[in-house]
Amino acid sequence: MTPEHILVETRGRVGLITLNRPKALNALNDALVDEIGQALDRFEADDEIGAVVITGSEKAFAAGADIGAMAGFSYMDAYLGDYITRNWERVKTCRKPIIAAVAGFALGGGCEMAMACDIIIAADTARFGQPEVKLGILPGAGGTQRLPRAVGKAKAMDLCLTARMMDAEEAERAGLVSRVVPAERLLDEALAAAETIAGYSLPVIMMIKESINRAYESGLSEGLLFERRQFHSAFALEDQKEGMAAFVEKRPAHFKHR
Ligand code: CO8
Repeated sequence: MTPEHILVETRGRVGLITLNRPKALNALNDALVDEIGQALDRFEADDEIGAVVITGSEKAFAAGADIGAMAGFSYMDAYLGDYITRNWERVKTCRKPIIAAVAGFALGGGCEMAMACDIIIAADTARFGQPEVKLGILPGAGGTQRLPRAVGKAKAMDLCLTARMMDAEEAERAGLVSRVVPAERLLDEALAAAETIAGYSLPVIMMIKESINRAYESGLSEGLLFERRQFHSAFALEDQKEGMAAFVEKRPAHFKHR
């Protein structure tokens, strides 16, 4: 079925998802988040895809959850319907890396969607925030959890409690964003980074993603042990033989399991 709220394409070995509700600044609703989940299912099953980029428009990555859709909710609507969040973790559970390429507003659920991705590359126009407090609600899809892990308690409290926005430069300084690029270069830079990732050994890429995520879910000793075991298991891969042989022979590596 053709998705209604996103565009889905492939560029080389990269799956590209573009949020496409321009009139509502890409506000997130159930259908849109479900469509992202379906696109990720497809990319994950496709051996020709090694990484994914999620992007929005020049004006907005996403300006949050759809306020109009939520405005009349009762507690039971929110609780039983599990609005937006029923498929939210699909971004997290995708085993292939996902880059969020963010220009313009990434607010509320939009900021949370970007944070659920593995890397955020920001245009110099990007603005991040958790303004839910202005609506009489609080962040509901990771804003109070992923933001402090990314930028520390002080800045997370500041953003969530005051609703102020953080520009791209501040977001990079704070550690939320991996790089800031000129707006007109955003998609090219994100696709190039994704293509680089997609050129490496996919099982190794997955192990790296799993290991880094483990750093957020466990204590240091547990995380180090997990990493060590993954490291040991890499020696079972043909791609390890190829990677090291290529280095010794001073030639580019040709990974079999891309
Ligand atoms: N939902 C629905 N429509 C929106 C949203 C939104 N979040 N944001 C913008 N729009 C719409 C506007 O209503 C407007 O539509 P129309 O032209 O029909 O009036 C259109 O997009 C353009 O917006 P503006 O005219 O307001 O554009 P401006 O450039 O003047 O302002 C802003 C841009 C600053 C981004 C402004 O639109 C804004 O403040 N938007 C709301 C931001 C916000 O509060 N986001 C948080 C939403 S709540 C949330 O995300 C909770 C997530 C929890 C997820 C888990 C659920 C359980």
